[in-house]
Amino acid sequence: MTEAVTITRDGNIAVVTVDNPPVNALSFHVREPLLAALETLGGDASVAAIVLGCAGRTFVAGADITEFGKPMRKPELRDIIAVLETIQKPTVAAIHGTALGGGLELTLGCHFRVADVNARLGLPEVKLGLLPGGGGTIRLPRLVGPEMALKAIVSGTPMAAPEALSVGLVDAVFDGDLLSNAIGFARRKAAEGGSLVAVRDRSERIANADLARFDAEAAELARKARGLEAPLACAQSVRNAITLPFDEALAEERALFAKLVSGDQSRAQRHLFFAEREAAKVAGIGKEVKPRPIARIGIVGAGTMGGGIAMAFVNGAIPVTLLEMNREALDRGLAMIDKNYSISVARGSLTESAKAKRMAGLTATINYADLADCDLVIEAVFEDMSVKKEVFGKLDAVLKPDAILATNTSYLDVNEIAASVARPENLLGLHFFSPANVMKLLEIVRGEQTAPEVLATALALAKTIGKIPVVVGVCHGFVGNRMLSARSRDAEALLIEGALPEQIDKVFTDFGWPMGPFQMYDLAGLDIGWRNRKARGETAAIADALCEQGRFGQKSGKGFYLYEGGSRIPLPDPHVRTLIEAISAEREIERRPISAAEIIERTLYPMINEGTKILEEGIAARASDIDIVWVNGYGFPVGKGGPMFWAELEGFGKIVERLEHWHEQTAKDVFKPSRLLRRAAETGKLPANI
Ligand code: T1G
Repeated sequence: MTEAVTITRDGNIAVVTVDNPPVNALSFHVREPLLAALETLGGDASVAAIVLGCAGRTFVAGADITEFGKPMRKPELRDIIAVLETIQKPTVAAIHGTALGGGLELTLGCHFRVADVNARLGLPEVKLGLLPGGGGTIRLPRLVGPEMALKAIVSGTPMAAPEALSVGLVDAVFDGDLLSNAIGFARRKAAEGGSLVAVRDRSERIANADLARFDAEAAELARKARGLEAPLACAQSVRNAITLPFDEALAEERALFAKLVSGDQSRAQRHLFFAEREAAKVAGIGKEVKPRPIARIGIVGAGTMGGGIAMAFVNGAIPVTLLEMNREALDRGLAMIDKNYSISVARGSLTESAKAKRMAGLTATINYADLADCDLVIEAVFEDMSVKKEVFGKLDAVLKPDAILATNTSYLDVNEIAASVARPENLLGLHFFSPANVMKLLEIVRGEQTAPEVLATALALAKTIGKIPVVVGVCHGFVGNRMLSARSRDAEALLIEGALPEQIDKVFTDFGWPMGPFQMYDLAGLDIGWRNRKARGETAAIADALCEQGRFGQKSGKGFYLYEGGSRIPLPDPHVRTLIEAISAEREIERRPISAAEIIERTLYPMINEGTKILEEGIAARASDIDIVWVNGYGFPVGKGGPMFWAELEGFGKIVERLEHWHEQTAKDVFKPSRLLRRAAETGKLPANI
């Protein structure tokens, strides 16, 4: 065999080991020798049973995603599974780490599956815009039943080994030496000589499926698909497992897979998979740069952001000292955290004991001196430079020399803040997104003086608490908020010229956004923007008028929309329409119909343009980093791959042409195409090196 696949013997048990670091993906150079090994062993009379396992940290974590979009070289996974199912001796998959996608499908070709107690098993293909293409949608229902299979495949969420045992996905779970236990299991199965039934031939779990209930479940999941094709294809293929003969259903699965894998949505989601990993690779931060140990985090400010950030860290089992100015504010913050956890407990997503453990991880104080043992302190105080400088002055006085200082500012100049402390090399920005205990994105703002070790520590910390880090440079709003500002710049003009909030928001939700800009303003609170505009001496006729009437959005029951009885459902409000029309009349603007295309051109195209300026200025290292920011911080639809990926599909030439049109119409700089965007328009792509 090759080093990617080896055969060893333990008496009459043959062990086939796949060794293809880092995750034993089923690359071509694994598939070919694996098929050969199974064919050889299947026909070897001296072999009583076969154990299929992996070296390294995990069982096969899936097909090799880098091979998609190219001609698939035979043998394919399905060919290997087909051979597995012809073997007339016990075949046992020994699962550790994460058996995912094609890896789990490979195990379904075996008669038996045994797992390490810490293993996780799943079919996450839907997250790549695919469906399991190696028979998983047809075999899994035969083991766990159609509804459990539907849920697992449409969500893509892996299950832990004990749960897999309870639902019938695995036959045994071992807490100890997996290989020797798997060999013992195989030897017993061989000795028993019982009948061997391939998964494909097991029908007890699908024979009397309740199709009506299945369809109702599938319809509910489809409602949440929000324009994504893969979840629907997954549900259809699992349904075929119930209604069609095995081989017909398998052929249908293959056809559905072929369609998805060549589609834009899967290309977009596979782009995001690799982009997320690329984002964590930062220039100058190689493996030789060691992160500092972080045993305790300090947080200054227990408001919405500070409280959410505190939760994010205790959720990651990192103790937190939470500081507020006075006991009343502190108690308010602690009560909010406690309430958030209680909601999770009520929903069943958190146990009481887990909640207690997390609350115990929180130490609260109003004395800066109590932060002295913290290894990193984040300020999440009022978004005002002087307030932040005052906080950092106090931190400078009490913290250890190598303690890291972090600001959660969402747009202030991190270099200016760093210049105000005695240890600028230990300072950086950690920009969390609200709610900080939920949103995955963490913009790590690299100051001019931030030391590589400090950056490495922040990157490691992000991974510990399950955040997706993107390192960004210093500018007003960094990457996300700077582009959000460009996206919003012309939104009010669209209202005054003829559109309504509900029309614009519908264009956004039809595009795949979770909500449109005006729903977002109502959710965040119109008073925040109002205060910032007043501080900058700027105005926004419609939003200012709404604020002057006390219409701050959801928090006041009305904003751009009406929210009846404390509901969060936005209702179009005739009063707002009248207000907008009055402003149009006041400015003698003849209202006109505004098309969806125009709304996209005047909101999303300026956002793309701003993204290219961010790249030109080196604020973001890669276009794909910008995609990761927007998908994980603002809900940009994953099926479109992020703004910069989508812009290429949309056509940089078309974007430049339309931006020039609106620049002529409005003379607004936000429409003036950047040099980089013009270069991209010439070639159809953003240049690899900017
Ligand atoms: N193919 C190719 N490369 C992969 C890969 C894969 N399936 N999975 C990971 N990598 C690379 C990754 O890019 C990174 O590379 C390195 O391995 C470490 O990954 C037919 C069609 C297994 C939970 O979707 O979820 O099977 O950056 O940083 O945090 O039905 O990797 O080092 O150069 O993520 O420890 C289905 C995807 C595929 C699982 C480990 N399987 N992988 O997480 O390491 S489609 C998946 C993961 C399929 C069949 C279908 C995670 C992990 P580099 P990492 P990690």
